[in-house]
Amino acid sequence: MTNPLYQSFFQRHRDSEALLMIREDGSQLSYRKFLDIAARFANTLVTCGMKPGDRVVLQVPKSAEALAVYAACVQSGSVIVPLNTGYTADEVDYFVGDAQPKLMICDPKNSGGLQSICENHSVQLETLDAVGEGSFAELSAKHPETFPTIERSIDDLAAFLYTSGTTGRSKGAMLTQVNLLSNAKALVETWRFTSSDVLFHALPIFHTHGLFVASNVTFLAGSSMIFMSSFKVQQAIDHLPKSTTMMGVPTFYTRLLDDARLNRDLVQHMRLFISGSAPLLSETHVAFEERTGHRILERYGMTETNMITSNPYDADRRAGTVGHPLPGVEVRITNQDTAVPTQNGEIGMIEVKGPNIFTGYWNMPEKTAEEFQEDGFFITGDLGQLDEAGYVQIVGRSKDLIISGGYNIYPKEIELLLDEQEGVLESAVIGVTHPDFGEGVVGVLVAKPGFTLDTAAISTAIYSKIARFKQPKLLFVLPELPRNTMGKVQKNVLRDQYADVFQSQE
Ligand code: MCA
Ligand code: AMP
Repeated sequence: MTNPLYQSFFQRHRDSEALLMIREDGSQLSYRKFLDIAARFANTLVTCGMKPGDRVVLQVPKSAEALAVYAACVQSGSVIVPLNTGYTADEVDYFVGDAQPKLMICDPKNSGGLQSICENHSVQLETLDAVGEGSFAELSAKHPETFPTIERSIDDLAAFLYTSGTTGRSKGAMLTQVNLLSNAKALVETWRFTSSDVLFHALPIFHTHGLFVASNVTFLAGSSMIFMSSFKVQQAIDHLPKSTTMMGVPTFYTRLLDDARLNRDLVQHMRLFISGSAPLLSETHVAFEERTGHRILERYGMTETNMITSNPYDADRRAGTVGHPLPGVEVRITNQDTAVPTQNGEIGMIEVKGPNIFTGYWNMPEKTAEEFQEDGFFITGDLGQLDEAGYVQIVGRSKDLIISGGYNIYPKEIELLLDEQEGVLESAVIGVTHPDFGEGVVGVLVAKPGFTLDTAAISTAIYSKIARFKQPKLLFVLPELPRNTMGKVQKNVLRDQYADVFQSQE
């Protein structure tokens, strides 16, 4: 039997009584018990008709059992498609239609709204709640705690993660076993994870950061997690003294710094703080070191590529940079117009190649082709430069993307929705500095002749259409949008105009 991902992450711990996680309620779960649950779930997936390569869509609250669904998928060869719990039924309809799963597992709270969607797509719907109960868990109760692991090769698919695009439609990034395994190995090595580590895990597990970076590293190193349903400062204050590492988006760090209880004593047991998914401001890096004595290690990645670069563990962790390429990963900076690699620290497109890179977008071969150079380098859409010591610095994005609290929001998707609203002639959606989320979403509207726009009514109208975190936190009306001579909307002008709107709300 070979199934490299199952063997590396799970099989090694199959009979281990070592601690995998402490849950939010304080209960402990060993590797063995976790893998018992996963084996029951793997049996359940098979009885639901899942065959290797079939997809299961998972939109459930974070729990040990939700993570066990991931392990069950690896063991049974199913492809997991985790979805942000904030997505509305309209959004889920698209993902289910696109991924064509056999099974969807959702929060029981949402099953009423999702039933007809699943019926329309001929998808079986089961449930799993925040404490791991629901119809899926009930189905699994009658199954044994053993499952004959399905043979899979290193190039077989393990997951689809949906990522939005500048054109509006989300794309399912297909990730193989080798993508996940090679990256977990590189991270364990770079960040020196061992079985003695205890990770404070407060990230969601439907994105790369919480599911692959945090959990896969734990599984591979055989370490433990303090597994919280979401990030709350009080819980961090309570648990950091018992942890050795934390991974977070910059908002975690700014929120911690806002609390006077964050000090050297609180984190004296910690060996490593890691930040990613969004730019960490240099001032946050400096303030955190001043307060705690720890230099945050910043790293950089993407859904399509897993992690690309990391600041070094031993050498200088440079604020404002994302460090060096990970072992086995190649990074180059190319001229945006000519695609020729740049010299001497010039700014250009960050391109990346390695075993960590996804195999393509599900059912979108043309889109996939557009994102790769002929020699196999993936075009990230991030603009960067290399300093004299080989540190990568991200200086901007060529893609129109907002990153708010670590979540990606593509303005086009929101603009299309705003443009549909009654009386709206056109709209522009921008990200401006937000004290908590890094960037906050602002919508700028232009009315059709003869209409007066009611921004509160428009906010209400889009409420159930898209996830709450994507919705503009502020809407403004202008007589017209600023345009350049080519007729292109000048978002930089709007960003300058509304630069302080969130600051002034504080
Ligand atoms: C919540 N809200 C947000 C966000 N989160 N608004 C904008 N951006 C957000 N990120 C809104 C809610 O809709 C709600 O609005 C209000 O804020 C409070 O919601 P609540 O659930 O209480 O928020 P929270 O628990 O405080 O969450 C904030 C958070 C969370 C802790 C920053 O968003 C989070 O855990 N972010 C991590 C995202 C992440 O894991 N990204 C990795 C992607 P209202 O009250 O008006 O309804 S993977 C990736 O990017 C790559 C691969 C990489 O490199 O890692
Ligand atoms: P996603 O589509 O969720 O995978 O988000 C990937 C994007 O997040 C990257 O293309 C970057 O623009 C951004 N990103 C991730 N890590 C960092 C970081 N450390 N600094 C700046 N941007 C980052």
